[in-house]
Amino acid sequence: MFSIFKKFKDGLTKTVSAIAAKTHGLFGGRKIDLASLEELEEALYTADFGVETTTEILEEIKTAYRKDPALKGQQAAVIGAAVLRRVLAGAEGKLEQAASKPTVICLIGVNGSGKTTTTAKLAHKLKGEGQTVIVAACDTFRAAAVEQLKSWADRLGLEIVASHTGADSASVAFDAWRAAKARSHDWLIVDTAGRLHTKGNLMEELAKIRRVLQKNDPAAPQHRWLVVDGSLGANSIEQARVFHQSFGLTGLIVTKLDGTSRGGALVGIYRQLKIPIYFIGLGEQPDDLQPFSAENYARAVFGLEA
Ligand SMILES: Nc1nc2c(ncn2[C@@H]2O[C@H](COP(=O)(O)OP(=O)(O)OP(=O)(O)O)[C@@H](O)[C@H]2O)c(=O)[nH]1
Ligand SMILES: [Mg+2]
Repeated sequence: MFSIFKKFKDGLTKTVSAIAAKTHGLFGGRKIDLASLEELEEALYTADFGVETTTEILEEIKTAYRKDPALKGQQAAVIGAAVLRRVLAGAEGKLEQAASKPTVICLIGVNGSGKTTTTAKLAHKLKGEGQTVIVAACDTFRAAAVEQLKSWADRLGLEIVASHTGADSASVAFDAWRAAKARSHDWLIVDTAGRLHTKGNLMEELAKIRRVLQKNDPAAPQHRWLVVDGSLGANSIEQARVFHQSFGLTGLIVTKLDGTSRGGALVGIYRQLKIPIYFIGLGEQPDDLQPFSAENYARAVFGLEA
């Protein structure tokens, strides 16, 4: 538990130092005052927590402050973390296997959001837990995309089904499903090409991948996750809505939270979409994919201990 918390804290360093610096550095063990509350408010906005969440946090701290003018920074941090935990109730996706093998996870999203890296990290994680996994290189669009996933597969010893650039991505998905079935594997993770949600023909390609998988198993792909670049902040919300309309999202993965001081956007994204967050990306290494924990996130942001 402690080391997972530490991963959150270290991974979220930039956001943590923006917020926790306010509740700890600024207030410290000292009592808080109106000026420090204003600075906290500004820090929450800057970290992209959004109006609603920032207002709620400030209101609750102010109420406590009115009752007890000797309120300390540490106590304000506890209140802030409690608000985050409450706002994120229901936000933790719990990965479940389907009744029949393989369970298919399809990763979709705009260009560069982290789909391929996440495919590799997730396969590595499941494999490490003793599960059997195949990854499918269904980005047949971008030159070198197949090679990128193949090189991850080599490095991590993953089983992969791939074709060539320009091949029909739905056929690769179909073949990969058959291979996973024949080997009686637990999971099939489908990496797809990056696409703008505004491009109808590319969105249609996703629908085709889904239809073709359904020929094998009407329930597939059981998990349809949007991979969102966490550093892009609230911009992802509209994008996610469109992907949701055309593909029926069942989950989110928020990546690159290590590289941003705007890690609060995750809260706004969840508040708006109410789609559970399964994992967050906290770096580029295979182990930097962590199951999302509202508790760890809330405590880390406010600089509290595990
Ligand atoms: N720091 C950091 N970098 C990440 C994370 N996830 C992915 N990246 C980096 O983001 C870049 C893009 O990642 P990809 O996995 O290739 O993204 P993609 O969505 O597959 O991109 P396209 O296939 O081109 O749409 C790479 O340099 C990754 O190393 C993360 O959690 N943290
Ligand atoms: Mg990719």
